[in-house]
Amino acid sequence: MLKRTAMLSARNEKKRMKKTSVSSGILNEISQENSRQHIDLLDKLNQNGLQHQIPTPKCVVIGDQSSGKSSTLENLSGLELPKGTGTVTKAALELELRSPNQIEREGITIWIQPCPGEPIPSNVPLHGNPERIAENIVSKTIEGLTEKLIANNSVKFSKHTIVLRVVREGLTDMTLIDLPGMIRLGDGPEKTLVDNLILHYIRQEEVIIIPVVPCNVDLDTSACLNLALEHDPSGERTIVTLTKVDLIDKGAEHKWLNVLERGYHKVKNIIGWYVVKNRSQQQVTNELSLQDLQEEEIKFFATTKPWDELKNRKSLGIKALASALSSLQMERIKKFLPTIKEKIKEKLKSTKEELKEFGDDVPQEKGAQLGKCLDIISDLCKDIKLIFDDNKDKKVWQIIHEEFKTLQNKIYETKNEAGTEDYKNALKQKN
Ligand SMILES: Nc1nc2c(ncn2[C@@H]2O[C@H](COP(=O)(O)OP(=O)(O)O)[C@@H](O)[C@H]2O)c(=O)[nH]1
Ligand SMILES: [Mg+2]
Repeated sequence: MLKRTAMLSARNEKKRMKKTSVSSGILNEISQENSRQHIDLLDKLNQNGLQHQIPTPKCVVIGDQSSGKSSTLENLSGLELPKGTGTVTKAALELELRSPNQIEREGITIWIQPCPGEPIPSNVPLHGNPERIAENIVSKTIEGLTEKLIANNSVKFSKHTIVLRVVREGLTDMTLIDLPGMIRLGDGPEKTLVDNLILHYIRQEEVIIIPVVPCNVDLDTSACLNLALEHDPSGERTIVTLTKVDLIDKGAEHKWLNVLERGYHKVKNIIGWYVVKNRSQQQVTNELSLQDLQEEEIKFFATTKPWDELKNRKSLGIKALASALSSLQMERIKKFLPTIKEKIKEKLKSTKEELKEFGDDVPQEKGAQLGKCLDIISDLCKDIKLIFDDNKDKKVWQIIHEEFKTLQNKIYETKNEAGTEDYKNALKQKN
């Protein structure tokens, strides 16, 4: 009887997974492993402003313009994001993917997380105020907010972050950051802003770096891979994602196969290499659904030479990438939670000390406020009296004496002047 109940519930669970994965992307299918508890804690800390003070684990994509960063993220999340040729991503987009719990029900919310110390245009809505939106307008809403953020900027990128929180049954809890493409040429303000945005994330030990490299470029000259290795020389928090596998010139596949099978000469222990096939521009135009894309990708790796012959298949496809990201993020959350706790304690201590310097709280009641005011004035008078009584600093007397003399002279001058005929006439004219 027990066995039968277990089988039935396993079958129902399978059915549920199948049903939800249709609409929610590949990350649904990855096991949850009580990750929600840890991520909930980080979310709470973030909502209380922690993310500006202390970095928390998340995954960030970096790479050249049009290398397939946004396409990879939409493939992972199952959500249509702005993408295409040219510079489409002009502000950081934080994708918070979460499974529902008792407090948070299913839905998509969007808001802007202002960059500290950076003015935000007055016509930009939603700063700090999450608004629920329908799935079919996600891409348009992001585009609209981006346009508003940069409308009056001389630099056509923004330092503020657009946050998209997706709560959906079966979704693996994970935070992914989409960034503008690296600008290779020149050294203008746009390049500086984008470089700083990328560096802001990849410098943080807690962050997983995903260099996105299209298979139709030379790996050795890949700027994003070199940048990732510069900040993570051991490669322990770097997961390289190779895109546009369908666009490799015939016969040039072997060098990519080599990397997957034997590693890369610049760093042997890099945590992982993954190859994915996203939607081509033509498939986007033809409205190929993300669900159909996943089926097409599986077929591609199973039937296209030389991928069909690759023995080690754990690097192939978006599902493999999702699984690797999920476990690495969990690993880093577990690794960094104790240090985050320490950092919070330190921050709390320094903030309390800073707070002490401001004195006691201002009372709510009017009478008590007046009393407080009189106390402050009386304290001030005592302080001044002390200075004078001590009389240590003779200069104070000297300065006051001189100031008093000048004031006195001015009054006398006015008095004399007030007696003259000229003064009287001038006064008459004014009236
Ligand atoms: N053929 C093909 N095209 C892709 C692939 N990944 C992305 N693209 C296309 O490359 C263009 C740029 O993609 P996008 O994701 O916006 O690049 P991003 O600038 O790095 O975010 C779009 O037209 C995508 O459809 C891929 O794996 N294969
Ligand atoms: Mg993009």
